[in-house]
Amino acid sequence: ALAGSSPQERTFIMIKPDGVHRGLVADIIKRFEAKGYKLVGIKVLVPSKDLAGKHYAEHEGKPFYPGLVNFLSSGAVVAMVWEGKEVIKTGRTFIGATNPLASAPGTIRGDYGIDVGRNIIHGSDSVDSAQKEIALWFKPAELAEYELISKKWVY
Ligand code: FUP
Repeated sequence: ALAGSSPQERTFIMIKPDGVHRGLVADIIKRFEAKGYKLVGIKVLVPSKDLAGKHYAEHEGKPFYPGLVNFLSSGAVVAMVWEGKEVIKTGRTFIGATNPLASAPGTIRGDYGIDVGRNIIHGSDSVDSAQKEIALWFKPAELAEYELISKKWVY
């Protein structure tokens, strides 16, 4: 954390290949940005099968795992780290339920998705998974240390 600022929570948010192909990148970023959260890392990449498999390691052995890993590595994703008060929980609220048909209107999956295998976006679900996922997808030097001046109007 910067001198004089309290350490803030960070979460890993990833727009999956379906979200990128459907042109939802700006809409998704806009929601986090407008809320007042700080973007500290962002990159576009086509994940290798190895990286996709590690990301979803907790699901290894489940019937949907091979398809999930293939899908995630099938195209470009936008990997991001967002920072701010309770950003892990708020990110999950923005995203909605795993099944887009069960996601409320107003959530990202509720607004744009139908199929659980094409649910547009990933967001860390706990402090522990956020730390692991940020470390898996980003090098420390890829995360920017800066003061978001507008934050003083948010907090
Ligand atoms: P979430 O944290 O909401 O992304 O959900 P999970 O970690 O439970 O699932 C990870 C991904 O696996 C989901 F984004 C979609 C996929 N999945 C399926 O394809 N089928 C299932 O039955 C469950 C999950």
